[in-house]
Parts: sequence; C-alpha cells; structure tokens
Amino acid sequence: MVVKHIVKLSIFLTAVTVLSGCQKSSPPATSDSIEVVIGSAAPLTGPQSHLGQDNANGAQLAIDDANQEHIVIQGKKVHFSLQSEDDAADPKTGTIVAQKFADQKVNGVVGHLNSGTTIPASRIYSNAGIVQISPSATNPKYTQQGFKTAFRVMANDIQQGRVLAQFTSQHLKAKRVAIIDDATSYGQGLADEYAKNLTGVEVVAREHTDDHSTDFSAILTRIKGKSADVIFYGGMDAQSGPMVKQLRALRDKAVFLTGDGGCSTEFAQLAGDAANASFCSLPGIPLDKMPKGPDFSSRFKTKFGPIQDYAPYAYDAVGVMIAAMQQAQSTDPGEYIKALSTLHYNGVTANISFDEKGDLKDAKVTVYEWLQGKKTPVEN
Ligand code: ABU
Repeated sequence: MVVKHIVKLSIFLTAVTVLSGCQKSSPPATSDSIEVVIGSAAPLTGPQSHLGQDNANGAQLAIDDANQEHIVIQGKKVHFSLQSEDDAADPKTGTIVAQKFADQKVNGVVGHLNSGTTIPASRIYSNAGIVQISPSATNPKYTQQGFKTAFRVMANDIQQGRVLAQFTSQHLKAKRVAIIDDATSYGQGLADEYAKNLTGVEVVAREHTDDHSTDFSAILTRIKGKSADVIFYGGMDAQSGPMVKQLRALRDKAVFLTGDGGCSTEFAQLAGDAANASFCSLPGIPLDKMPKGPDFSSRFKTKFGPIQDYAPYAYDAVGVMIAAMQQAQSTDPGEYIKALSTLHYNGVTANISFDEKGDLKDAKVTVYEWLQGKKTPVEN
C-alpha cells in the first residue's frame, strides 16, 4: 500500500516537472512582489548546443544583474527568472516551445537563436501578444512579417550580406567566388544576399549542404576545379570549422569567408590551424570598443567561460526588455511593448533603439580575420 502511494506521488511529481519544464528556484509572487518569467529558446542539444547554451548564459547573467538591482514596479519588488527551453534548432520543435511559452503566458521571450526557428515561432508569440526579442536570428523575414511583437538586437542579413560582398571585392579584391550554404533560412538567406550584392565578381559555383553534415570533400573537390579566389559559406560553425580544415587538406588556397554563424570560438577550435587567415563577420562593433563591453566579457568569462558568439546580444535582449518594463511600470507585454518600441537603451553590444519593424536602428557589422586562434577586426 505504502509503495503504491510512493509510486503515485512519484508519477505526480514527474508530471509536474515535465509540465513546468524548468527549475523553480524563485519565490512565489506575493501581494507585494511580482514574479517575472522570461523564456529563452535555443538549441541546447545537437551540433549547435554550445551556441544555445551561450545564449542562455548571456540571458541568465542579465537576469542575475536585474535581481541584484532590486527593481520595483508599481511599488512591488520584482523577481526575475529565466526559463530556458531546447528547440534543437529545429523549426517544428521551435513552434512547440513557442506554444508552451504562450500557454504559460511568460512575460517575454529571448529567442530563438536560429532564423529557422525564430520565424515560425514569431507567429505564435504574435497571436499570444508575447514580446519576442531575438539575440541572433538575422534573416530579414523575421521582422518583415508585420508582427508588432517581433524585435531583434543585431544587424540583419541584408546589412551583413552587403558588408561581406563589399569586403570581397574591395578588401580581398576577388574576381571569382564559390558560394556554399546549408540550405537553412539563415545560411541560404545570407548566401543569397551576399551573391546579390557582389559587383565585378563572378560566382563560379553555387553548392548546398545541410546543418548536420561534417564531410564536404565532394563539394570542395568540385569547387577546386573552378579556381575560386574566395569560398563563401552561409551557415554555422559546426560546418564552417570542418569545411575550412578539409579545404586546406585539399591544398585549395582560396580565402575562406563566412558570416556570424561561423564566427564563433568553436569555429577556431574545430578548424585548428586551418582557421588562420580566414574571415568572418559579426553584427555590431567589437565588444572591447563598447563602453560596457570589457566589464561584460570579464564577468561572463568568470562565470561561464569563453563567449561563443551571441551571449552579449542575449544579455542585451533581456536588458532592454526589463528596461521597457521599468519604463512602462508594467511586466505585461501588452503594456511594456509601447515603451520597448521607443526606448533608447545603452547596451553592451549597441545603443539599442528599434525601427518601426522591430529591427535595430543604426546597426553595424564588423569583419574579422582569424589569426593564431583569435579573431581580429579588419580595418577597412
Ligand atoms: N545569425 C546566424 C545564426 C542564427 C540564425 O540567424 O539562424
């Protein structure tokens, strides 16, 4: 009998844990306190899990900072917590996570990491009236759908593609370019923008892979015969790292160039020496040139280790969301969204304000060169 009760209790507790899906270390809201839950959606499993965890860590640091400020809204103490969910970089899983956040009525969402998940999830957040700020999705379509709830805190791929194309002709002086992409919203979208903006440069090959492959020898062998000056890759670091390594193993000397998804610490780890003298772009200006950048870097590294790519943007996405709540004196997305749309927020990555679509105003893009395992901004 006792065993039966214990089993029942255990099943009940498991069900509660699965349904809530997060650790609840925070105190419950009382009449003089408010509990605010911010959702973070990113891949926490699979080849991009290091990037997803980087986003979640950046968001968590912002939550911790906000709790230390002892923020009061409408006379009530506010406690913030992060609910971090795994969308596996998969569009369908992304919509399941979004629906879960919508059902829970979270106060806002920072995410998703990938354009391929962010775009389908954005309709669900829009229907639920939940503010969504992506710290990393750069496909322009995300903010072109007319959803008032959709914001992003970095340059989009129209801007990034243009900068990379100009860099190809003006800095690299390339005449022949081969383009590979991973057939995702981000990778293919960026490759298309890049190709569209090339002037005086011939595209000698256009190839596609996917965001799970690691063997590119067939593609690279085909490309080698085309004598390209530059190989551009639209995709993520789990592919760009092995790709540049395999390129050098084939003794192809073409310059390797990629966008933000391939510009992470993990890229250099995966590529090893082959990363040397390759180039990539990142939205924004270098962190150490921003007034709050060095302090963020040092605090983040102490707590979580090296920054992969997007942690500072996730930190800013949470920061600007909380600043809007403070300005509106409301944690209700339907109320603070008006403040968010007009706010000027001094972030770690940029002075953040949004245009009418929810894109970052005056967004910058920087091109970096990898030298001895470190990325260094290229002066144009
Ligand atoms: N911005 C590159 C990685 C995320 C994405 O847009 O899919």
